Amino acid sequence: VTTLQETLASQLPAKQTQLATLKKEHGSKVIGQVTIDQLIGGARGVKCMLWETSNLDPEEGIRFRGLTIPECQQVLPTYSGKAGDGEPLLESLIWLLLTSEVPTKEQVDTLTAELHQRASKLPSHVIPLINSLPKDMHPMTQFSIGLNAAQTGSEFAKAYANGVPKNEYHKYALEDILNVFAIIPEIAAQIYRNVYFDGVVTKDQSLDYSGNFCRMLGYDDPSFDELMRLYLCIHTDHEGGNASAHTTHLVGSTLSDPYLSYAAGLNALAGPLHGLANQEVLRWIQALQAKFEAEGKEVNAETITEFAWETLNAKKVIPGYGHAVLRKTDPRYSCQREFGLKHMPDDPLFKIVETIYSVMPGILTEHGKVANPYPNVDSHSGVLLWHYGFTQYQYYTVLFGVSRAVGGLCQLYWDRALGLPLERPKSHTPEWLETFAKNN
Ligand code: NMX
Ligand code: MLT
Repeated sequence: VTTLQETLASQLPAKQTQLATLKKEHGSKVIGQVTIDQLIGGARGVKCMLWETSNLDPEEGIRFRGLTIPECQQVLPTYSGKAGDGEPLLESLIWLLLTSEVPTKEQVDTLTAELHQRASKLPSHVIPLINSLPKDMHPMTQFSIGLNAAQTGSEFAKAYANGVPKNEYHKYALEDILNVFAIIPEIAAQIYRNVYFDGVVTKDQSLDYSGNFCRMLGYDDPSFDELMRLYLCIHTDHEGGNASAHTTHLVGSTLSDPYLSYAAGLNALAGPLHGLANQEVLRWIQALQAKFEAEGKEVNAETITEFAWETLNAKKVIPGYGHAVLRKTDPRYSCQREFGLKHMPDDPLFKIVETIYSVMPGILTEHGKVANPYPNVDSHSGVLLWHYGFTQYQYYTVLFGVSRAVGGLCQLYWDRALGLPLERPKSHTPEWLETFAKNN
């Protein structure tokens, strides 16, 4: 079996040549321009990042190394071993994103074993540190603290301090990246078990990455394992410009090690306009249910519409709707909906989400402000978790964070392997812009 490390080593020279040739032969070609609107407006649509692992089309949604989500579900190895029979294993997504190759089940199994073995690299002070944190500290804050604390294990930081030459950075980056993948389920599970239960984390390394993570969280249900596989796969990557991936890439460009880089990415993910939206969706639905229960009314298309307008008129956002790039229903929403239709079509909360979906695009279109009135990934994820009794919605973004490590850090491997430089865009003062505008 060809290992992940051997596969990457064999790809490296050609990838380096590809980039060098692009720079040499086409380096001066113009691929876009930047307007004052874009400069003020969060750089929407500005083409200024290289991203290997995935690409986002506004209409079609995400492709992981060229594959759509349904294509990944067809070709990537699953727990049963047969592609197409169940959800892809997260390990197969890691392999695909790192190497751009669809792995065999054997290759995936070697990666599962390697990650289980690397789980022992969690430094011994991390769990006691997490255990000492206040239970009412947000789980994302705890997650970020846990990963930062684990940075003492960074091989990259040690190698840098020992003066390793820059053409070898990627080897140490890869060590750290695989170690981060291996240790974060335990950090995440410890937080969950501490905040909501008895603090006991039980592993089962006879399972895959996601299955073992479910046991550590305290869930033992094959159907929930499948949901977790789907969940972890679809949240991995969303091209480079999203705030968590971009932050990881930016911080990594300073040669901060992968632990510190992704901990920074987690802090970006913790914002309500980004990953925290998945908890906000549940909060919104609960507030809606509480209001109409108190008024003795049913939750239906009419009352949802009333509540949506109240939210909009109070100048708040409808969580789980809209997107900076997408202009259609997020395929990550659609595949979760498919999962719901298959596993829980009669679940009351699933039905509410269906009803919200039937009215919200019309409401947001009538509101007239949003560029995209359709649901994103966060609109659906919590409801599926809730069905299995995973009702602690303040924790939901941590699951997103376990998954997003994969996209952010697989790209960070290539950032170092391709020798990408410090990221440092140019800013301008309002006065400079006014002067420029007057003269142009
Ligand atoms: N509800 C109400 N208003 C909205 C919504 C929404 N769901 N989405 C956008 N708008 C508003 C937005 O606040 C802005 O208002 P203003 O001009 O007053 O500043 C206006 O519509 C235009 O914004 P867009 O260009 O449509 O969206 P933008 O690219 O700026 O932001 C999001 C994208 C995702 C931040 C935005 O749609 C949003 O706040 N959605 C709700 C939060 C959410 O679901 N975030 C999760 C995104 C996915 N993820 O996991 O990260
Ligand atoms: C993501 O998955 O990062 C979100 O959909 C946000 C984005 O892509 O901008």
